[in-house]
Amino acid sequence: MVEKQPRYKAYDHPAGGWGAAAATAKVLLEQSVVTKGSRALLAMNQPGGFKCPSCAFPDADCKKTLEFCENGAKALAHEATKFRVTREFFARHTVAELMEKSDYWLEMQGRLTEPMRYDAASDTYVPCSWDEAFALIGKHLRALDTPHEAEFYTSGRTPNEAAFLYSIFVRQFGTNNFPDCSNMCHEPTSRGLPPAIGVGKGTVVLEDFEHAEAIFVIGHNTGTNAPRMMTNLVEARKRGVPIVAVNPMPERALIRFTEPQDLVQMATFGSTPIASEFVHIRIGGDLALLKGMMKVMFEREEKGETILDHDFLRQHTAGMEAVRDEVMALDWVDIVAASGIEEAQIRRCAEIYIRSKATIICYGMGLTQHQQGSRLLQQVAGLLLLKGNYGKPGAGISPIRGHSNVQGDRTVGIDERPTQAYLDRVRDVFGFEPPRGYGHHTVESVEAMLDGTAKVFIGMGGNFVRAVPDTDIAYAAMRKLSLSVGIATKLNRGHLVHGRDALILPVIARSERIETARGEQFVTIEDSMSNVTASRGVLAPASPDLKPEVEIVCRMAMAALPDSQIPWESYIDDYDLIRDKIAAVYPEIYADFSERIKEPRGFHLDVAPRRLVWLTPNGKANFLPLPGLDVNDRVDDPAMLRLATVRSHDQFNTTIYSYNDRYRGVYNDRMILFMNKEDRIARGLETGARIALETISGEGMRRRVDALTIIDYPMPRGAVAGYYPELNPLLPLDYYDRMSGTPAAKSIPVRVVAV
Ligand SMILES: Nc1nc2c(c(=O)[nH]1)N[C@H]1C(S)=C(S)[C@@H](COP(=O)(O)OP(=O)(O)OC[C@H]3O[C@@H](n4cnc5c(=O)[nH]c(N)nc54)[C@H](O)[C@@H]3O)O[C@H]1N2
Ligand SMILES: Nc1nc2c(c(=O)[nH]1)N[C@H]1C(S)=C(S)[C@@H](COP(=O)(O)OP(=O)(O)OC[C@H]3O[C@@H](n4cnc5c(=O)[nH]c(N)nc54)[C@H](O)[C@@H]3O)O[C@H]1N2
Ligand SMILES: [Mo]
Repeated sequence: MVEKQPRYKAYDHPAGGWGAAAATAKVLLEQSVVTKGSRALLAMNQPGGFKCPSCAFPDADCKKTLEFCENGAKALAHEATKFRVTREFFARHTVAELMEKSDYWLEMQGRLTEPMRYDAASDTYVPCSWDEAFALIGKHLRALDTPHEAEFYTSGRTPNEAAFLYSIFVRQFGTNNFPDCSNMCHEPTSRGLPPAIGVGKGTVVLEDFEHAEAIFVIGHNTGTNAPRMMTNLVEARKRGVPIVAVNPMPERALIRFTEPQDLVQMATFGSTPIASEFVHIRIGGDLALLKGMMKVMFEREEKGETILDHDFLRQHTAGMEAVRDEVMALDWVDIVAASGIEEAQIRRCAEIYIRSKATIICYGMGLTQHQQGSRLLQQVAGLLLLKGNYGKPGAGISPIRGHSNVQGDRTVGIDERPTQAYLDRVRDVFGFEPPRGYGHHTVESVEAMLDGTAKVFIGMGGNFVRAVPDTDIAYAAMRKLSLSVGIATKLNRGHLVHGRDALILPVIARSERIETARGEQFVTIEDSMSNVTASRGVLAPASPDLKPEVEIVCRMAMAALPDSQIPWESYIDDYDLIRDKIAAVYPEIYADFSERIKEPRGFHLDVAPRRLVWLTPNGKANFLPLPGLDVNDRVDDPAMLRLATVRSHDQFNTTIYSYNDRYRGVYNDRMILFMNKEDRIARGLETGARIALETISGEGMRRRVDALTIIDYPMPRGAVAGYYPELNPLLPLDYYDRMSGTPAAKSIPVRVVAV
């Protein structure tokens, strides 16, 4: 790393704007795909084109000719890169050598080109044919004592067709072991919301942003992780809609933003202020904020005002009284202490909420990744119920999902805890009896590998070992496997930390054409707002030896289940046949799939709360109290700091695009600890000091990351932040939300160790 610039220099420009335009041009140049990349960008998120492989935010209505953002361009440029990882590359580097390289270096080597098998004698990956690869997978799977000894991971880029077939294959094989990236991400949405509002999805569609009278953005770094949503925030703000941003980091784009696609703003160096209210919350302080807002409302009701939507509450909800009693018994002093927010600001937030006749609450990992993440989301759902913010334009709950098809994968069966009704459907449509018990979520799958009960790991995309908690333990777990398989576009650490046998299977990427014996095929994606759209790649595959994910799933099934009656072979060539089966398994939402998907803009899957229908056992929307003010276990250690592990502006999860984090003013380094100056001084440390962090945990195991540099940053007292995945060794495997299994990656109790 060359240190041409200082490591830290506050960024005082608006986010977006020319900085974003320049970054887009730079990444296309870096990957040597200026012409090819620019052509592909024109087809991204357009009817007849492909869906952006980056985030899950829906596309706007054809209003713009360019419907992508800086980070979408990075994702595409890295996918369309001209660099290649070939058999010569693998021959040149042993796996031990590759392990010494950084994640960034591995990513920059380019696209995988052909199937590779690990050869222990030379400690290298050597070429193997696709037939050999599938035979090896079949052999390992058939040799297991029970099907539960295999773990089938899914990352959220996998399209619906491949994910659906994968879920059927694995269930016919005999297990529900479906660890997936959602288990580390929006699982609290999938588990926490159903008992409250009957669905584990958002209830908002894009048009709602045009009708909202107030928007809350809680625990989400929008300008980096769902940049296309900035358009909606800018438009709302221009209409005078109050926007409340709740975050321990004053994320640049939530403060001021220039729309890179607004030519006037670009030409005049103008920008739009975004947050009308920035709430500088303590890590995990959101519960106290939400309760404080509720308390204001209940107090005013007690004084005789009509604040709540009583008709809605009477007709549609149950359990409000218990929440009211608990909230009214709370003391303002405690609410202020737990949130770190002055009572006056909490009252202002409540006032914004009370005045608005239609409110949207959006949230990201800042809410989900806590020990009580699921129950915290139930409080968000409850706050919205108080004013009837469902089933009307401009209102609702809006999880901002991560991976572009993570929600879709869930909808079509990637679920370690499937419902019995769904399993009955699978039995009736496919004619086999699926397993009925719960399978493993991500954390449980690592535990099973560790104790030797899991022997085969198949990774449908993703970078499992870098994404999961407790990096060192995860490495040890992977190395115990008899077979690990990485189905991927790019080389990553997950391929280097492997089982006794190991395969890397390269796939055709989202932006690339899929040609089969029946002609060109397209796949489908469900975005964060339940819109299903077709995605048709426009580029030639990176190598002639790649296969589509659908074919890989079918051939794994054929190898593992030679007696299966399911016509796997036919699905390889004709994706409409797969969509017909999806329609048969999910008739309520996917009826006539193959017809409806012909609409250029796709279709919206029914979300019952939009119709004021509550698919809960009592047929009502439920208030579900979470007593107290803590979403994480208390730690009695005066030296304790809460660590949030976050993404930089230049990464996509475990994929590192560069060592810069422009909006936070960080350059050439990722081993950074963002800390409040007072906290630093209280520890007798200089700014720029090198320190180590250690996790505080009762079980006596030492978790430590060295060589972090402190920078003074406007964090609340007691809160620090640093980058995922570098800090994952600090996140204990068993530190997770029990309801959803989601690791509490935003609230790790740590202490600073001077070195
Ligand atoms: N460019 C790009 N886009 C992406 C991704 C990417 O890595 N790069 N990843 C994709 C994926 S899989 C996901 S899940 C999403 C992730 O998108 P985000 O949800 O934005 O993810 P994070 O960067 O982890 O950070 C979340 C925010 O939560 C804040 N935060 C931390 N702790 C707390 C807290 O206790 N309370 C509150 N209110 N806020 C808190 C952090 O300061 C940060 O601003 O983005 C998706 N889109
Ligand atoms: N400490 C901490 N840990 C976290 C988080 C955090 O905030 N903090 N966030 C969590 C979250 S929200 C998530 S979603 C997970 C992410 O976990 P994963 O989804 O497992 O990780 P990614 O980095 O998105 O996976 C990147 C790899 O996917 C492969 N890939 C890319 N495109 C495709 C494709 O089209 N098909 C296939 N088959 N493969 C492809 C490439 O080889 C690439 O190297 O990490 C979680 N871990
Ligand atoms: Mo995610």
